[in-house]
Amino acid sequence: MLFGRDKKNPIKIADKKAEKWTYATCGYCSVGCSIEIGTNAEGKVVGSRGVGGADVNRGKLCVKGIFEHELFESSGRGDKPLIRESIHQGYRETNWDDAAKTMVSEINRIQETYGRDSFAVVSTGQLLTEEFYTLGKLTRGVIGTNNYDGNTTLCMASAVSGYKRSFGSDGPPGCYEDFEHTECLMAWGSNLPEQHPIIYWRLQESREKRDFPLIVVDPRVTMLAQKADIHLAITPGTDVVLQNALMYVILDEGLEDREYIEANTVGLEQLEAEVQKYDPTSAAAICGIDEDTIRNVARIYAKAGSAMSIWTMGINQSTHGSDGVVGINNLNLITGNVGKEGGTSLSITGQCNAMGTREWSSCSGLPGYRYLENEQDRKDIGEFWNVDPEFFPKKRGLAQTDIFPAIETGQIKGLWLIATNPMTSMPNTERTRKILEKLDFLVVQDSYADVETTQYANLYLPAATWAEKEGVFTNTERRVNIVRKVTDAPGDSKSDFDIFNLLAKYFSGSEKMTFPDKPEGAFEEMKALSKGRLADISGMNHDLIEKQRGIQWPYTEEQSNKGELPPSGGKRLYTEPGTFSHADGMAKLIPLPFIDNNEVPDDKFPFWLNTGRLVEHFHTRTKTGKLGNTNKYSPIPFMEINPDAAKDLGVDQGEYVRCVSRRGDAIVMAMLTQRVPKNMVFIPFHYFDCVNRLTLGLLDPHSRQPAYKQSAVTIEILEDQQAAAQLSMEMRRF
Ligand SMILES: Nc1nc2c(c(=O)[nH]1)N[C@H]1C(S)=C(S)[C@@H](COP(=O)(O)OP(=O)(O)OC[C@H]3O[C@@H](n4cnc5c(=O)[nH]c(N)nc54)[C@H](O)[C@@H]3O)O[C@H]1N2
Ligand SMILES: Nc1nc2c(c(=O)[nH]1)N[C@H]1C(S)=C(S)[C@@H](COP(=O)(O)OP(=O)(O)OC[C@H]3O[C@@H](n4cnc5c(=O)[nH]c(N)nc54)[C@H](O)[C@@H]3O)O[C@H]1N2
Ligand code: SF4
Ligand SMILES: [Mo]
Repeated sequence: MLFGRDKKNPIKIADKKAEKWTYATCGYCSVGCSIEIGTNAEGKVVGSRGVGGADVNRGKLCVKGIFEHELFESSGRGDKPLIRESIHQGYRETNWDDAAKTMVSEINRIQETYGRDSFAVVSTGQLLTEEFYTLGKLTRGVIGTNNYDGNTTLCMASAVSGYKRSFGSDGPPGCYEDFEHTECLMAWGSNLPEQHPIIYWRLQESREKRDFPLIVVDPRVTMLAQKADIHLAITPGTDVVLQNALMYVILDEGLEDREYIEANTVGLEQLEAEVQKYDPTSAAAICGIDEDTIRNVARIYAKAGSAMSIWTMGINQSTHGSDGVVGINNLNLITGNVGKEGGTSLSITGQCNAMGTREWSSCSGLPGYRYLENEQDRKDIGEFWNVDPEFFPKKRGLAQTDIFPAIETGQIKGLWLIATNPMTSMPNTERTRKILEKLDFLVVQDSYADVETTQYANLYLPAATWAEKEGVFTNTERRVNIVRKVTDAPGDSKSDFDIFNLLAKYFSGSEKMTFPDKPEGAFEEMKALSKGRLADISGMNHDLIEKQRGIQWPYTEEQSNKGELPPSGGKRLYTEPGTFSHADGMAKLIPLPFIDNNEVPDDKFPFWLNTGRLVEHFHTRTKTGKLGNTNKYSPIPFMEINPDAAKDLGVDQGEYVRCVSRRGDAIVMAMLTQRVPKNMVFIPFHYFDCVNRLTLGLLDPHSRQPAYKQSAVTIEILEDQQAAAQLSMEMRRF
């Protein structure tokens, strides 16, 4: 007799007749899976597969990786530079030299008329690291605007800011292997099974081998929360209060690690004084977690031999984003859980190369985690690039979320968007629309000509995308991994690397500098600049990286010369006492007073609006919306709503409703689910003209990251369902 899965027909995968497999690193999320792309005898791309010997994914891929090869045939790609004098005219095709000349002369004109900083550059977490480095050189060393930032402000800015405040430097101190050692894992606002499926699989595998408590803090019953031992359904935006209360219990009951605190930290007294205000009874009233559970969780965490916290956007995208990160660091510092196996503060990053931009793009500073504010750093980079250090600004300029308002007020006149789609991803779409319309000159450099921002551009530059070019990414655990070129980009499109190099030629002032014409050349410069620093990559090269299926930094030239092969690279940071990056080597314990400044539900807008992601889609769907195998799971926008709330409103499963906030409205299909509490709805942000028409996006004071996850909305019934369905379809690009 056959039982269960034995009864089922085995899945048969058709032989795609791949003749050659090319190594790459997945271009979607920051897990950094090693992937191989198959091409057949005619050179056509036919399949993707996970790489067995790679430590990160050990042969596995998630649904996005499995279909990543289909990307190369997706519609809407740009193949020629496009130009127009005004956004009210149609585009005409142009050649690269004319496109570059126009762009450079417009930038020069704007800067000469309105000042150097009146032209802004906003980039991404999705280019190759060599491209980031080259863009940084061009922007800091040649164009000279200080208003240069990336979409990482929407994503990782709070993590960066929190790491810097606590430890003195950015750089996540832990790694995936910590799952294999930890005795307790707390996940804050992170839905691993959908957003980082392969990290989740690594975590789950560790728990199957050796059970340890998983505590999930998330207002929504996510897939991860369903797997948790304890789920803390927190009131949105109040994580800092919970953190303070946990520390209250730990300090009150003497569960802290005094020896570690002495050897590694400063500021305990001030922290203790603030934490005193958050006894579990008072805290419970704010954060919605009952006092017994707070005590229980505090004891489990502090008594574990090693405990770690991971977090993602539930923490970062908040007006207390940076504080939430510092709070996690505080908790780990007082329990002696930084720099040891299974004890760490591990920010789970977002985009495939969110880390590469932090390390090398010069977005908020200078390459290799150097600061504009530091004279020696300016001098070192000036010498290396042959640029007068006085040309560099002495402090960082505006973040993306401040660049946009500066366009609104007329301080900034020109903008260059590289691999980011703010029309869909910034909060308050109508405001973003008006802002982009206001520009004198907008350049959009994107792989897709049909990306929403091209509606407002004067110049469109078609870029090659992932695996149509070569270079490295850094993943969440500081692993540098390589993408090899699999196929040519369509038409005349060029890699971002070649576009930056082409532009450099047309700017006066670049003659005295060198712009290597191959990514390896840029990598060699990065290696030289990294020597002896935190993110030391001087022992690496492209071939060795591929051979090892990725190498974690630091991996130094000395290690490489001694023949020490990775993984003797850097699994963990701050493993020795007093080696934090603040001048005194100590980590800072920072008190975190809580000010409740969120937009909260009221009589008029009675629901919390929570936003986030789905496993099958990536961001603004310029890629996954075009692939049948990913788009089919959720081709139109929907809203999760609790069945009790739906009943009160008279809304049925599958009905279209109008969701309204103080900013605007969106039409979405209602999906009834207990995943959300009665006073909350959740809408994925992947769809254009949808949830970000509603979001407020108040900014974190330290990181300038928007609070995408806390707004208030109301829901209206739509009488004419057919018209609503029609509108919902028409609003979708694909
Ligand atoms: N499939 C897929 N994977 C992706 C991406 C993608 O678009 N699609 N994008 C990548 C990128 S760039 C990023 S940044 C990551 C994001 O990865 P995640 O942060 O895991 O994803 P989100 O769905 O944005 O948000 C996570 C959770 O935060 C919770 N949350 C909301 N408010 C609060 C709060 O106040 N406190 C707490 N503790 N939690 C809260 C939400 O309920 C949600 O479940 O995913 C990466 N991976
Ligand atoms: N409501 C709400 N809004 C959010 C979030 C949320 O949770 N809720 N999350 C925020 C977060 S964490 C993030 S990271 C942002 C993401 O927001 P965006 O960065 O705006 O989203 P993407 O769709 O990833 O945009 C990347 C663009 O780069 C293009 N592209 C891809 N590869 C290449 C390449 O190699 N070269 C070039 N030149 N172009 C390329 C793509 O076609 C696409 O247009 O969204 C933010 N917005
Ligand atoms: S988990 Fe992330 S890196 Fe791995 S295959 Fe999926 S999208 Fe790609
Ligand atoms: Mo992100």
